[in-house]
Amino acid sequence: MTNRTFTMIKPDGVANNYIGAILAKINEAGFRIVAMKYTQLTPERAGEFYSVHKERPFYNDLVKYMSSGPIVACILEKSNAIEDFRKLIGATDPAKAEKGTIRNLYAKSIEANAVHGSDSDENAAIEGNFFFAGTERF
Ligand code: FUP
Repeated sequence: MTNRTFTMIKPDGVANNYIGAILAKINEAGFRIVAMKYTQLTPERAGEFYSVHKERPFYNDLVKYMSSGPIVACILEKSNAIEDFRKLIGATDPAKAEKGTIRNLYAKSIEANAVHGSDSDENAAIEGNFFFAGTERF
């Protein structure tokens, strides 16, 4: 059982004014926000964040998209955080996301899918550190 995960509200979530609605969903589901930052990734930083997908055909578009506007990065805390958060956001493709999930409610496409959620404890730590290491206590 894991107690932390990392999320980003992606450029479409921010541009469509869903920051408040998405954070409300996150809090209502019992997650506590441990660290939060409103910022914009450079293409270089977005490429680094998604480097596991470097060989995938969608990588270049994804990097361009993820650096196209501001995002909100957060570290979240809750028991069973990784699994419960993946359930809360729904499938990667919003067309396949279960009703009531964040991606079902607020996402438009597989690329512009409103939020990110870590897929493992190891990646949650790497991704949280990517935004917050050495800057604040978290
Ligand atoms: P997820 O873990 O749900 O965020 O999904 P993945 O790690 O499989 O993919 C990471 C991001 O790559 C997705 F959020 C959006 C993007 N992506 C595409 O643009 N096209 C695809 O076919 C698959 C993923």
